[in-house]
Amino acid sequence: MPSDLVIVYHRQPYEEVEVNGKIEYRENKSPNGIVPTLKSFFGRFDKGAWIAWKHAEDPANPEFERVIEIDDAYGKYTVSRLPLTPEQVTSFYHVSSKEAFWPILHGFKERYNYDPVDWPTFREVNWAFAEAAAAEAASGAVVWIHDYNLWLVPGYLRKLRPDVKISFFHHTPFPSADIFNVLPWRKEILESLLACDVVGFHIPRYVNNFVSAARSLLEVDTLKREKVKPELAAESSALSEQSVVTEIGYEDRTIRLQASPVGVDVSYIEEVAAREETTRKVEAIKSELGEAKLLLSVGRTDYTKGGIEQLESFERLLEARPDLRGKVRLMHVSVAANSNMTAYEEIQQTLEQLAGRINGRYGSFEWQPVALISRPVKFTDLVAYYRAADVAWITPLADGMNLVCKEFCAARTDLDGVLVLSEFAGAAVELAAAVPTNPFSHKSMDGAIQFALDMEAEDRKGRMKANRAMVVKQDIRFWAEDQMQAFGAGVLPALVSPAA
Ligand code: GDG
Repeated sequence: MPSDLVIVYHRQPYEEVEVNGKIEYRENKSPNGIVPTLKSFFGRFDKGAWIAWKHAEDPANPEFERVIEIDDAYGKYTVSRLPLTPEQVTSFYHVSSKEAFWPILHGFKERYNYDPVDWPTFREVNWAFAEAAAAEAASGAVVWIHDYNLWLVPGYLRKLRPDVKISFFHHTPFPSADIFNVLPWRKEILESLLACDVVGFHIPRYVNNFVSAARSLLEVDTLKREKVKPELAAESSALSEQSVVTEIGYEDRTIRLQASPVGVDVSYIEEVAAREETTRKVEAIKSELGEAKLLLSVGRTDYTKGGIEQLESFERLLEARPDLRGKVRLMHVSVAANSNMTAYEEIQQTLEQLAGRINGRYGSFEWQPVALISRPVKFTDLVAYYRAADVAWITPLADGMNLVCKEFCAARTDLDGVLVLSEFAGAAVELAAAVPTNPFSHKSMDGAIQFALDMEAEDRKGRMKANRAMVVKQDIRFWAEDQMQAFGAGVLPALVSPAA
């Protein structure tokens, strides 16, 4: 049976678990993240489909287990898994996506690695995704494609299935033409995106950047421009925009552009925060800390996340403020998502060196200033650390949105804790009451963390109240509704909670 909603996302929507020699498909253990939210959309349509890739088990026979049926808490849907050979995975994912597109999207021209990109393989893999989506989509279905590694899918799909509605959401920043046009395939990518009905980004800046890139190469007309909604217009943010383009025309088509920030599952996080076991864990963390304040940083190991800049600032803090020695601890959770990639291994090594140096210079038998955690922490434990932290220190150099800062605010139903947030995280345009910091400036980094540590209780409460109000309002369900409206699907039944 053809599907009314086809989600095209590189990751599979479940985990494969072997039980007594048989493969079973289970929901991803981590309740955070975007996958459960995307699955919850299936509850609104008669039939859903998901297109992802998997490592080919037998590269000589790549059709192995291509389409499977899933029946989980979200309903029934099929999952098409495109088996990629090891060479395709390296080329499509590790090289084209991570070494060429990722640095450009985040504005790191100097890290861009052009030479190894094998464009025919990138096209081939995107074509396979488009074909699989075309095979599953009912007449007039919504096909919802996620992220830059599938940039060419809309163009191919439009040719295969002119009848479907195509929507594309970018989870990363989108750079201005000056940076985007470093990519030699810029025109092909933009033409593909212009085959969509809707192109979505987190914030107005990325929308306007996309328009600047499109206009630099193609005859694109701005059809509609609107004032930015107040909830996306924090004045102090380096990413603020006053107005945003909401509709463009290209050839005979109208493309709707959307600034829609992804939120977090506030009700689930609040429920975890209220659990007795969480309270016990928070008490244990606090008793371990004694008098010391906890600074918390959580993110993937990636040069965009500003981990190095943060540890350097922490070292300067301990140097400049002898009164804080023994009185603060930094828990820096930095988990590698992409193993075996030189750029990420280098960052990991630098983080380890810096943490070792700080602990060696300032630590004692009783007090270790930095706890560098490289292994994933259970999400429920993470919520306990959010609750126990005096400061969440989130310092990306560039970040599409950043969900960690929102999770921190969601967990702080006690209205305490200070959020120090980089001006270059998309979330900064929403969270106007955070302490802003510029990770490119020592003065700003060092000033912000000291300001946060010295902040009075009343100020902390006022800021957390304002930030929480924003996080609660613009949660994951708000984003889901926004997306639905963009599809033109009208009023739909309530979402199935990922926590159910
Ligand atoms: C991309 C964009 C955009 C982290 N460590 C652990 C752990 N996490 C979880 C956090 C959070 C998620 O991972 C990270 O979300 P971010 O938004 O910070 O970052 P990206 O992975 O870079 O995601 C980003 C996002 O897409 C959504 O559109 O915001 O800008 O780059 O949920 O909690 N979770 C657990 N253990 C860990 O150690 N369980």
